Amino acid sequence: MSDSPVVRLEKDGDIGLIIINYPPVNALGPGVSEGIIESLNTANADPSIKALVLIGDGRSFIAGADIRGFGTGRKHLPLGQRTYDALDASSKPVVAAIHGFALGGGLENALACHYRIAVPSAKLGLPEVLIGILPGGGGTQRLPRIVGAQTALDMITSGRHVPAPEAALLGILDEVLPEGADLRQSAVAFARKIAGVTPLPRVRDKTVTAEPGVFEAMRKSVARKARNQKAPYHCIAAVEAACNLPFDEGIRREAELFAELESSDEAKALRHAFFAEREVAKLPDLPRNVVAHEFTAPAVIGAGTMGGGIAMAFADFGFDVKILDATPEALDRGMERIRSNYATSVKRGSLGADEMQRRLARIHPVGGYTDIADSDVVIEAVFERMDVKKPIFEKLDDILKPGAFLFSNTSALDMDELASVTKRPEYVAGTHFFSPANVMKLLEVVRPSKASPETLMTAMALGRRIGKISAMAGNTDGFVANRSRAPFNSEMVILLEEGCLPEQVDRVMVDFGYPMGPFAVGDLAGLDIGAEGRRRRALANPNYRKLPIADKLVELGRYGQKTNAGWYRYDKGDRTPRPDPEVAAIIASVAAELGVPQRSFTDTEILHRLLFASVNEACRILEEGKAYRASDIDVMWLHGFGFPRYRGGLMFWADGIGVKNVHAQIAAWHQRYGERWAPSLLLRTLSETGTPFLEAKPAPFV
Ligand code: T1G
Repeated sequence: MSDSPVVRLEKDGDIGLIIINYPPVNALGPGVSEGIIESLNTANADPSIKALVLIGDGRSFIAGADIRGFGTGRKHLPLGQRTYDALDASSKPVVAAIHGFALGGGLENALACHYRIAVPSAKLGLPEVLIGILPGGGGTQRLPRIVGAQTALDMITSGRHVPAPEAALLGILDEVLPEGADLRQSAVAFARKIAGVTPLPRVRDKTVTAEPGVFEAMRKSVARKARNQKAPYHCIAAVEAACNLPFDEGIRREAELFAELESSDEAKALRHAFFAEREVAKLPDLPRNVVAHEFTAPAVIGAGTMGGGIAMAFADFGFDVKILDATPEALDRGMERIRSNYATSVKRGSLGADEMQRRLARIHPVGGYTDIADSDVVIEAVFERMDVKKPIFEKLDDILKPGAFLFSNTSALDMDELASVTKRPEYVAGTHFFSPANVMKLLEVVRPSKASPETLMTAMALGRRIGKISAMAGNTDGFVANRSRAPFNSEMVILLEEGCLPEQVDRVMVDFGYPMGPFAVGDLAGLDIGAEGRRRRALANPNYRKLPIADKLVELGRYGQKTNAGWYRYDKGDRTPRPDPEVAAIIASVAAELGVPQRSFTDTEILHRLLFASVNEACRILEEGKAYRASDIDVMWLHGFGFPRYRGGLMFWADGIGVKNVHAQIAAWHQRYGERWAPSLLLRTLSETGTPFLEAKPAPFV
């Protein structure tokens, strides 16, 4: 019997059970693969065992290779000596019994088994492309042999999780158990039923051919999303090998392609993003025994774009949610916008009509505050003015039950000030959604000084329960995401004063990997919105660096797409940004008035001017104790601003440049441009000590 603590061999009569126990998700961590092989060999040598079951302890089958082991130099088992080979060589049938997840190497082990069964809630997939690699355990060779080249290409280049019933329809599973069936007992019975079947059904013995043009078509379809990535194309090449080469040669080709990816920059960046998204949920300075409140009756105040989107986010995840606005007309407009948003999704085919109705039925417009008196969590999403928000918080404080939580969707206002108008400041926090609130995954949880740990945990959990990635932010102007982004927004306009054009900046950022250039994004959001924020900051801070070119456009009524003219011009009914000579003339005239010498720019300088400005501000945020960790800022940039995921995030990318190089460049721009480029204290310290941004020790959270 294997005594490996992570894998054990048990017997149930004449059936052997190979049981994996490597919490939390049975990744193929150290000793797991070796334990499976050892148990297989032991069972095959035991005449009393007629068939085998491979099953996971705890919450899941096998969730894949241990991603933490990548890039650490840990050696993989050589081809021919891996679990997949031992399963192929087994003289006794092995049944994979799947619950929870069979992902990556987990599904690949299941595919190397002779049979596969699962509980209905199980999810199966080959998500390796999402972390910049490809299924390196035979998945690119076995999956096409079961589901065909096209379906295998779709699954492997998307990395999506396939629910068990669909996996059965595709032929991946031999059986989906009835709801509530006991997996272990069912698997033993299944194994007993197939024991003695000859020849053993091995996936590798099947063949697969592809329709002509399938691979070229796939290369075209991944191009837009893949951008500068290699992994999606390597996935396609590996599946192509499954169709053109004998199995063992295909395995060798897969291994070659895998080796080219494992230590690639994109794989390192995507692994960083994966773990950063899990780290961000951890609040190290809160008591460990604090639990989030399980809210059941959310309500939203304000049926505008944000309020409506927030209500949709709740409905999308199964919550009944009440929504309220100042007047019935405003509420009707809000509901109309919600209905039209859902109808657009149905038209695009991303939402079924029935599901739309179910979601709409969960959104309950109500007439007044008394109708939400039973709510246990209320999110205020009204106009971004303190004199509008305060009376609402006072009223909510009066009518809501003790213990109800009051959250505000404000994007920058002082949460301490807002909490101070209530008698329950310990139940107040910021929940800053990003627009559109039902789409963008980032939820910035803003931490007022009097918020209780339970309130903070509840706000973070609220985000996760409606499909968001919650990230904690200190209560500072612009919180963390927008505050770190603000210098980027200024620098891009200041570049124009020196001779750049919007289309050049946008091209650089799209080439870098953004889905859309920042000037085009500005036109989409509306240039009048930004102007309001600039006016407020200029009033509050006499040293505020004005942006006369941006202000000039707004003065001229060029608000962006909504006025068919902003940084770009737009033909009627066409959202394509077109460079506008008028804008070039405005830029030239303002630059002349300012007397700024004009010059040309390299793409690198443009990129670094925008991103280094934000890296410097991110360092200030960390040194002020307004964020837990640099990787949280990466998560915010990935999910709040569309920073290209295969670059890992703002701070991960900056570490690729090198903290000393970033500091030297910022110090040089400090000499040339003055105070706005003064290196932050933390940046100077990290540079002097050669400490990477991601290892920065931020000040305690305040
Ligand atoms: N390796 C290491 N740790 C992992 C892990 C993995 N594969 N999957 C999860 N964890 C950790 C995670 O960091 C977190 O840790 C905890 O488990 C719970 O995760 C050969 C080479 C399985 C769907 O890409 O998608 O196989 O924060 O919070 O929301 O071809 O985890 O608690 O310390 O995400 O319930 C392919 C990645 C690997 C699956 C569960 N497999 N994992 O989600 O929990 S490459 C994957 C997930 C591979 C082969 C190739 C999800 C999940 P901590 P969680 P969850």
